[in-house]
Amino acid sequence: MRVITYGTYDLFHEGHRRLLERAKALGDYLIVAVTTENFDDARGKLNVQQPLMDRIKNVQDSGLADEVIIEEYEGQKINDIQKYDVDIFAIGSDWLGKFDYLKDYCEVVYLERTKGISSTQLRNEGAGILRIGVAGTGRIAHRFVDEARFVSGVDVEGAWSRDAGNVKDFVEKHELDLAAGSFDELLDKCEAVYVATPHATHVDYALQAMAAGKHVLCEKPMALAEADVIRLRDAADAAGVVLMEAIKTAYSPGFQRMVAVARSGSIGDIRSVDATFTKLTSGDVRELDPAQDGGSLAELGSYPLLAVVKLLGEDFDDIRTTAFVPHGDGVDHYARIDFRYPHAVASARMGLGVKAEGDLVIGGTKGYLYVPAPWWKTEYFEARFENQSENKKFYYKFDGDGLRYEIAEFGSVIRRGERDTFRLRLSESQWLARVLETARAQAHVFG
Ligand code: C2G
Repeated sequence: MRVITYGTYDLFHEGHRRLLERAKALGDYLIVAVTTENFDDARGKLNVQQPLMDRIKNVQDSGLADEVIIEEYEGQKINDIQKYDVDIFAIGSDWLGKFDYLKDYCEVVYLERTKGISSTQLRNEGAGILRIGVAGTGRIAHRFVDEARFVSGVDVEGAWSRDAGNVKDFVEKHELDLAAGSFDELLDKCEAVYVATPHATHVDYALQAMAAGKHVLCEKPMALAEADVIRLRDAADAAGVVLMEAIKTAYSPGFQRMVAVARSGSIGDIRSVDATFTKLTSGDVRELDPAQDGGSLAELGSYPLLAVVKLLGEDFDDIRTTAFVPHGDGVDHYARIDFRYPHAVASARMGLGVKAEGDLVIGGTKGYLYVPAPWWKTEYFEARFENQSENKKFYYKFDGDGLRYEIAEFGSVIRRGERDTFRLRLSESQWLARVLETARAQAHVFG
């Protein structure tokens, strides 16, 4: 029986070895296909640390492969199975169901993925795998774990939330090692935490984590008051850890390039920024619950405000907010924040339970950039001019849910021993909290 399996095999670890052992045991000849850099890039796998030759060597050194080949294009598996006369295709259970299409060609076996692979011998500073614990088990936490699988060098170790039942389900669904019984237990088993708990609890959990010397990736909004972000910054400085706000757009390649194009003078001096983000409610009462910091500003404001601060900077002269706050409701369903900068104006609009065109338009003295909805998942934008023949189109990749970009950046900053990233500085997170705090007061949210 001839068996084939595929993988990146970056920073070869116990999970890889155990997978190969069991794949080998399914037959008598094991072919291992190692992905090329190009193919990893095409399938949206980020932060692969080792070059192809080193990753091939990892597999060869395991002594488990009878033959090593390389995987370099979409659809290659079907061809390989026929070309190498393969009987069994084996892959880890994190891919469950994804390769069922190969059943037309051979037997498909999903082998249980190894939980908690980051054994102590892999924890050599800077080179090992970053173990992340997830605090909170809501929708975004699920997406986080799915996306983290596309980032090399990080491993989601376990989860914790106040509801033990949710933790159990979450950990089972994602095949994680640890269902933590307390936040402290989660901290104990990880080098970093992703804080995805309700807004009002971000600050306390982040402070607790940093006090324990853990790096923190904090869901947006990091805080709704500037003073809180200052406390968090001070705590990160004192502990010497990385603190980052999880606004996926900031870390995505297309958005960064768009900001760079806008700020490089291609449309002249920027005079206006108009950014809109609206979303219908997903049925979660928390979203519009004043007691849980709901509302369009708190829930969605981070996105359009990110565009404003990245394009015009932190130094505005004046800010004015208009909001639709239904009587007796106490929470904003739609809000518009108008900024006056020394040389430009901006408007950030957000609606929750309201749908409007979610585009981003940047007006300049020579032309403008048009970024169609969903501009926060930037894949495409245009530079447009009075003379249309000068118009230019720009295309980028935005893989999956996009959370992988923030996870990859979080891992890279830690690995490089840095504290901050230009993609979203802590001073900008502080600015976001200041603006949200001011806007919510101007909108008379919460009386
Ligand atoms: N694996 C595992 N346990 C882990 C980590 C990985 O069993 N804790 C398995 C994966 O399921 C996969 C193999 O080890 O079968 C290689 O993992 P990666 O190098 O992460 O490769 P992957 O991104 O899963 O690529 O075309 C490529 C394939 O789709 C698999």
